[in-house]
Amino acid sequence: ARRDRGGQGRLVTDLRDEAATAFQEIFGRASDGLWSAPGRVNLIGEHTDYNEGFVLPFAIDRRTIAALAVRDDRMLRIASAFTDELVEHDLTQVSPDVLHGWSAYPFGVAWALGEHGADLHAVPGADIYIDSDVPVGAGLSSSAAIECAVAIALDDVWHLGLDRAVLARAGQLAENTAVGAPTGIMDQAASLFGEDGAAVFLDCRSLESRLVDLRLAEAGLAIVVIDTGAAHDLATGGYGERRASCERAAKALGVAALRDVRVDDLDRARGLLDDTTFRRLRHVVTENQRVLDVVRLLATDGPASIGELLDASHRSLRNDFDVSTPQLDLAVETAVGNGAIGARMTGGGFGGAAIALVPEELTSLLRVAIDGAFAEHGLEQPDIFRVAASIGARRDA
Ligand code: GAF
Repeated sequence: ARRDRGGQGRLVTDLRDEAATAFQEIFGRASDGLWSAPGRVNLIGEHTDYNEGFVLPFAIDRRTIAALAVRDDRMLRIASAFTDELVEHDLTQVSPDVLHGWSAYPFGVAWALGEHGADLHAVPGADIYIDSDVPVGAGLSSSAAIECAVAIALDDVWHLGLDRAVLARAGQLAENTAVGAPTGIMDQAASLFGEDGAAVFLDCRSLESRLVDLRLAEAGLAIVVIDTGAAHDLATGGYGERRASCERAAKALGVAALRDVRVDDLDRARGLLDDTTFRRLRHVVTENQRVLDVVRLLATDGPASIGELLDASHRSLRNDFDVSTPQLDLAVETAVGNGAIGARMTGGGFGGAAIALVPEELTSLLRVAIDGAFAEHGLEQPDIFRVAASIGARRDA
């Protein structure tokens, strides 16, 4: 399925002005403030989060803005740049059963904050307008960006004082329960903990996180996103099946989560699992190790040294976890064949985007090579753009 790629990387200031203006037009008054949260690229650590393992994503310079003004009743009314629809619910009546479509993300967050201690019978209602330049369905966490922008806005105006790990959990709960996508915690954590120039090294079991400097500029390197344009949807099919397969493997091996299996345990595990389940396990176990290796190498030898680990991650996702697509493989192969130091699919897979780590001076060449390769294969041109590691969710105005 092709999809409308959505946001085109508008300037954040434009996005803010447009959101404030649209809020005024729709609700007939000024907003009380603007909050925003970024999408993310995962540098490495794919399908490890729901196995309580390690991830290393970074927040990108594409954001979702929430303009909000509180009300003096209990109504929550939400409009967005995505549709003409204005959806409203009484806060005391919001529950996953009454939510559907795009508005399940923001309303789901309001409900999830209730599950995390907000008293939805006592807090004021709000009008919210949402706009975004995070491409939708590209595997760059446009959903987490919505969830986190709304979560920090409501946390603020409801004076909840929840810490960011709890806000991440609320975003995940909204996505799992209100939207019905059985995702892990990585995307919300990246969107909430990101900082300029750094990746977020997250232990998905303890939710302890540490920033890791990417040092891209000093190495003369850039990270380029190749958005294949093929829709990926985490609420249907493959993603949930992979997750279930990991849970079965953990059960068969008698561990709480695949995080507890080491590379050295793999030989023994092979005899206990069917071939497919074993390959799923091998991906998760080796990917966790690759995250630890990348974190170490970034500090010692810098980003130019992590290329082989990015490539190995892609091979493992393609051959063992089976979540790549021909388009993603083509993007990765072409990137590596045209000067990239390393490349891999990023996000859940089944479509979406790949990333390439590439010397700055080769980015234009890379673009031409990838466009050419896609044309040769009769595929629609991918959207290719640079991303910078950026600050996480915050109040903007
Ligand atoms: C999606 C999910 F939302 C994340 O939780 C994570 O599992 C990722 O796919 C795969 O690493 O982005």
